[in-house]
Amino acid sequence: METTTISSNGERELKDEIQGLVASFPSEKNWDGAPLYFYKGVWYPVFAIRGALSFQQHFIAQDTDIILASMPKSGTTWLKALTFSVVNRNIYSPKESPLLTTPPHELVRFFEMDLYSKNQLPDLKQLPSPRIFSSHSHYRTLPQSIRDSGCKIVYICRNPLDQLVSYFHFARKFKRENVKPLSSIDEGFDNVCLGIQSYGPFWDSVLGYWKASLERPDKVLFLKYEDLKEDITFSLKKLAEFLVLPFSEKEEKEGVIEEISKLCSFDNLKDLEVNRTGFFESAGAPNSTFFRKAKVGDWCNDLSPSMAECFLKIVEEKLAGSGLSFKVSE
Ligand code: PAP
Repeated sequence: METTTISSNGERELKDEIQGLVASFPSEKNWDGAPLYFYKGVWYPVFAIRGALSFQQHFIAQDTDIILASMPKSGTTWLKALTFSVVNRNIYSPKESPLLTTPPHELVRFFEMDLYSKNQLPDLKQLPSPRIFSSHSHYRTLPQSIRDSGCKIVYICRNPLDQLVSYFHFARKFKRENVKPLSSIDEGFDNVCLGIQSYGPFWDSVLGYWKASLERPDKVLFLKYEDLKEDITFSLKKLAEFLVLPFSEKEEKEGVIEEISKLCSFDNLKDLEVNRTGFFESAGAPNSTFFRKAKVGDWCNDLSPSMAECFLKIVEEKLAGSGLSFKVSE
């Protein structure tokens, strides 16, 4: 059993119970060489599994909550910055935005690897409304209270090839004691084709939110990274309308949308001191690793045409009949 720093006896028992449970889950190797654990149809990275279980069991949603959901490396950091700015635009002007001094991942925190992994029962009731959280969990694994409440869910997806390559580069930057990262993208590729990747299978994540967005469009908004790259103004308006915080004509005339898109742009965020330096403890990664190239179609530098074709074919078969498709090049 693990020694825990959590103070109350109740919480200590809870953590030990989860520890025992995790040891019984099927396990595979992630790109970084660390284990992935399979629980209820999802592959969780080792640093998120306990938090994911605790989140599923204990989170109580409020109707005003906003949940940002995604597969890793699909535009989460960008969506956090955009949503935070839209929601708080009457409190902070872009020149005074907390984004200038705080990484997006600290302004909008992850349930699984941050809030519920640091503390099995975090006190989230005191946070100002609307609370904005983020999750890499699949729709059907979200706590019932999220699915039953009136809270809003925004899901961002990215084409599977860029998502895969972005995650490969990210995971290989982790330095874990006594763990050797996989040596090349080829080494983990067979697993990815079986859906074995951090928070995979990819197709189950996207399909869950895609179907939910069709069934409950007022509650679940489905965005694509490539669409944001193509027309950020249109996407920002869509996001603000979905959150019932539409931009007024006056705001549009005053250039508020352009200001937010500029503030949250890759070029602006990546060059900020706070994102160039510093370390995101929850993911065990420097802040700078969340900003790499931000290109649509960059996968072609790492995947051979046959690997890309093979993986796309698998994803297309899994998504067949759903109406969901991806743009894989600019
Ligand atoms: P996370 O799930 O670990 O939080 P996430 O933010 O979803 O990661 O994905 C990181 C990707 O988004 C990186 O893509 P790349 O590896 O292909 O370069 C990163 O560069 C890109 N990214 C980060 N911030 C932005 C932004 N403001 N605009 C566009 N893309 C961004």
